[in-house]
Amino acid sequence: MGSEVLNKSQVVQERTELQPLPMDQEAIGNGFLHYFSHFLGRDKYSESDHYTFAALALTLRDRLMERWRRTRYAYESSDCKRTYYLSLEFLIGRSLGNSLLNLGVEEPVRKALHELGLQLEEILDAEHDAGLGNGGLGRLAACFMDSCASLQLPVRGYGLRYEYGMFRQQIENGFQLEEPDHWLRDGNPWELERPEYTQRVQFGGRSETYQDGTGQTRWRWVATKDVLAVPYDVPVPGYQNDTVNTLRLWGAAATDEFDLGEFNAGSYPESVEQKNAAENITMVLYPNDASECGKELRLKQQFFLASASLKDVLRWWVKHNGGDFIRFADQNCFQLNDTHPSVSVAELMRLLMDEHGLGWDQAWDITRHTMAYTNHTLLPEALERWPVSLFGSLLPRHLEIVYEINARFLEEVSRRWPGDNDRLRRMSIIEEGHEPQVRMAYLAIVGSFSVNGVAELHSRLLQEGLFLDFHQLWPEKFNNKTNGVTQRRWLAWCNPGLSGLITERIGDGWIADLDQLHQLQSHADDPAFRERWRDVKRANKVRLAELVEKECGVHFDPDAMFDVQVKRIHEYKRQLLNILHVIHLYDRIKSGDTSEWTPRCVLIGGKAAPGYFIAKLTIKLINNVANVINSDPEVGNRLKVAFVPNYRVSAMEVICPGTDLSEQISTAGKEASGTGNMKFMMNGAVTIGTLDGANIEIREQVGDDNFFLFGLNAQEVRTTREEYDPNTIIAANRDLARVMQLLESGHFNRFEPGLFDPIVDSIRTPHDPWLVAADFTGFVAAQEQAAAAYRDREHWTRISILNTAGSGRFSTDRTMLDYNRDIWKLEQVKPLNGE
Ligand code: B1N
Repeated sequence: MGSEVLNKSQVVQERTELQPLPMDQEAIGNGFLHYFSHFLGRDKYSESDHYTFAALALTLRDRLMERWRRTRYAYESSDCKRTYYLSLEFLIGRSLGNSLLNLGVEEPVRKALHELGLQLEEILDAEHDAGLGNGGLGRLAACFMDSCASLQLPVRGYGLRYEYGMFRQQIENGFQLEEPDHWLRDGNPWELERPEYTQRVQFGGRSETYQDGTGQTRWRWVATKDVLAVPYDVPVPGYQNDTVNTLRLWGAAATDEFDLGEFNAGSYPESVEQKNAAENITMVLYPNDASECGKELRLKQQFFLASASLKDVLRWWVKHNGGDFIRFADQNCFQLNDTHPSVSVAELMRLLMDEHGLGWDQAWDITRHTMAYTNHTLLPEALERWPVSLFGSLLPRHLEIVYEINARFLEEVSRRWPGDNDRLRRMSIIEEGHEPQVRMAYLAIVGSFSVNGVAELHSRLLQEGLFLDFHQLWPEKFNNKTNGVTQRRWLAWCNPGLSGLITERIGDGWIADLDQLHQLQSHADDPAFRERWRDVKRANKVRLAELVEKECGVHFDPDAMFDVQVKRIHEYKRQLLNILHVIHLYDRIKSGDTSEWTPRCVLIGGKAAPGYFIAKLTIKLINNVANVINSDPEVGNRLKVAFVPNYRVSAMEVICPGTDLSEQISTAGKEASGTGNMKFMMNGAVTIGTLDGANIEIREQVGDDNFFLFGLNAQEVRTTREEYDPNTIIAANRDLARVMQLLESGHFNRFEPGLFDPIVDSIRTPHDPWLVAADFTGFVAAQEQAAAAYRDREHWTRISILNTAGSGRFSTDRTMLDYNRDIWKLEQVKPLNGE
């Protein structure tokens, strides 16, 4: 019996050493048919594109699976250092196209489908976006994962498997309506559930001390309500290099025991309620971008991610190293994506001390040599603080640990600055007051060895402002890591026309090494190349115009300038300034000032947080202005305006290739980096922008002549705010006065009186933090320059080429190499061959 079982398991082990599956057209066609008919049970009467999508995804997943295993084996056997990227958001979007590109099988797949009478484009379109993020921060995490796999760095992502991602946005009567995004309803072929690695996460209860065998006082966390964390692994393929890394997303599930306990006690409904409460933890993504909601469920999500992920890493460590943690910090690094997972600092301390028996000093030494923290915003409303009362009731043991960390930290501060009580109060992890709060950013700084911002300006402002005291104490901790985007998704995949043209000229090395785009510079003056470049851009504009027609019912002429602003709707991003300029153009047309006119199509898109009143009203204003302008025959094709509903990753894949002018117009000092700005640049759009975030570095790369700059800089913004008087500015500026007059006269809200008063007030108040009126004149002038430049097609094409040519620095490959050089210090590991 026993030997039979052993033999069987050996056979299983050997047979499951997957042999590479063929990647040719025939094998792929057969795989597709197998999944479609035998696995999914569909046939020629199938009505839904979803099953053709699923069949193709599963066919590719087979090819990922063997590479995934070989990558895992390589990491296991090389005993390499690893990094874990902890993030509440991974905004993945669609994965099919990315898998085709990174596996290098687009051509055989197209042919196989063609033979079956199917169109790849339709199948691609059937995939739901995985919208597990709000915007830039979440999309950045997804780009990082792609680059790490492409660079063969042993990095694993840890996140949450939200049942409902970012809400779907509908526009009704110009207003945003939110609809739940049940993206998993048809199943998700990219995930692999791994219940064998389930972790138990504790909440609530209390902390108590006891004496261990040696008479030492120790702590334990008891009487907790536990929730299971079930891992769902998502493969992250590198670019044509056989590496497949892992993104591990945790789903919450109820433990079965209290379930049964309640059931036996005869309270079935209560037990189901408990189950729901547990599973609620990963039910929905919080839709707030750059502002914190302070809800208990959000803290539960954060701790759930932190605890499950740390336990997962420690389980592996103990399996391979027993209880010896001497090398733990040399072998592991946790990168915290903003403060959202920063409760990890306290949880790692607790796990090391209470569950693995380490003393405070050793646990602290390990913690502050494994944690690294990335800050993504300077906006005060986004800085996470948890009321001590809430924190302590959910995580009583962690509150004790935070107090102890703080006490020891403040002692260090007072040794350095004796008697400086004001500084102690400023730097304390606990903010005192009538409702004391835990300052999560400070916990993250104190508990980590590296603190970085996401663009040069942002990192400097952090050191000079928000984190000044900490920078004085530990200057060596602070560093900059300018963001990027992956050129695989954001050029090679989403813009096949441009991608093909570039490859024809300089070869395809840029897909793995974006700096090679510099070689395009020497082609910018070649008339034949320019013409090809223009043709590609025009074709992409036709594709974008089709999207606009379908989604907005507005006709965009592909020969007009496509002027685009897509990003979350937020006052600091100043969609309002954009629409004021649109109104100004309309005013010019209406008053006959149209000599040397550049026809323009303005596209705006983005979601507003459901509770953000003025952002939602801005969407309504954009839609009303669009209606008035688009239906005015006097305006005609000179100006069109559209608001594209439900802006998301897959929409951007169509939008950025078809854009001429990229709007990056935030109030200087407010946009930490921006990443949309980089996608546009890469795809040959020219930027009109302020000296904010990564715009500054974009301008540096492309040259002042190839960037339309306007507005106050960050320093000027600070001083202007002190004596800001928008009403005087408006009165002194004829164009702005006319725009305000149109707005205030109700021209855009004929049947909705007073609707836009709050927006008018926000411009006219001397307390407007975003200084919309202050930058209006400069903005209009820069827009005029852009329009003039666009009229000279040769000139514009040259600028466009130079933008793509200068975008090499904005690859996340460069970003990841910077993180790795300065923070992670990982070695490249190649997947094992064969077994
Ligand atoms: O992170 C991006 C930057 O490019 C953007 O400039 C920045 O605004 C964005 C709380 C945030 N900062 N903070 C957030 C997201 C969700 C949330 O609940 C804050 N997002 C950013 C990438 O670095």
